[in-house]
Amino acid sequence: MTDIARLLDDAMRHGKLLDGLPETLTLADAYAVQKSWLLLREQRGEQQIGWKMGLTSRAKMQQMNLDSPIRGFLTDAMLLTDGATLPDTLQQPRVEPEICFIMKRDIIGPVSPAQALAAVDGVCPALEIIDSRYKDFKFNLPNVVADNTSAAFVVLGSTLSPAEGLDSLGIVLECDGRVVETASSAAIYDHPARSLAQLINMLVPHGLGAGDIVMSGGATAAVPLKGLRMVRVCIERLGTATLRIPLEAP
Ligand code: OOG
Ligand code: MG
Repeated sequence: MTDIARLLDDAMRHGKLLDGLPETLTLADAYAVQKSWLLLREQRGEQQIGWKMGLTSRAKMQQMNLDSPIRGFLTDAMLLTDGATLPDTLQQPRVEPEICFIMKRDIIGPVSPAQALAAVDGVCPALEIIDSRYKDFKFNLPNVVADNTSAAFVVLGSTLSPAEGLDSLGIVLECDGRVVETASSAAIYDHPARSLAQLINMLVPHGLGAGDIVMSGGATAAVPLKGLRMVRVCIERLGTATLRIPLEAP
């Protein structure tokens, strides 16, 4: 599994796009590859800061033609602050509007969504930038899990709000000032707390720690960043998160 992690890491670092993997993986193999990739990155000095859930909305499942939620890891090297400029190292970046949880205390599953919410410090609006290491985002479920669920960067809004009333917040994704996608927070697995609980239950016998961040998954289909200069998510009551995109080389 380490060889496949190295292959994906090399693709990420050298901007190569893969047509697939040299082996057929089971889902368990794929999570083992993901773990090896995290270890590789920790050896380079990166630190895990939390997790992301993926494919938790119907819009995302339909876009990717896959129907089961998946998780990936997030490290400090993947974190961008509100208003930051995207590093120009990506191959085929797409953006997703998300809601991010910040944990207040340690928690280990099994848990219900209400129990998961009780361990949350607050929520903030977030953008996820995904960048599949597979050409044209062509993958099956194990392959996207091995590829750390296409994770590249996250941008967190600067205001933390109480994790209340998350069942029906309006979410707007603006690209260069134009509204491109809209959704309700209910699009995320009926309630974003269900996504959080699902993650915690997936991690058993391990859990989450205080300060961990958890991206609950794209509320809409992902939008390609090519040709754009600025993207912003605006969530009712929670505020905004903004990303600038560098001019493409001519
Ligand atoms: C997989 C990652 C999905 C989400 O929020 O649903 C994801 C992909 O679409 O490449 O991050
Ligand atoms: Mg996402």
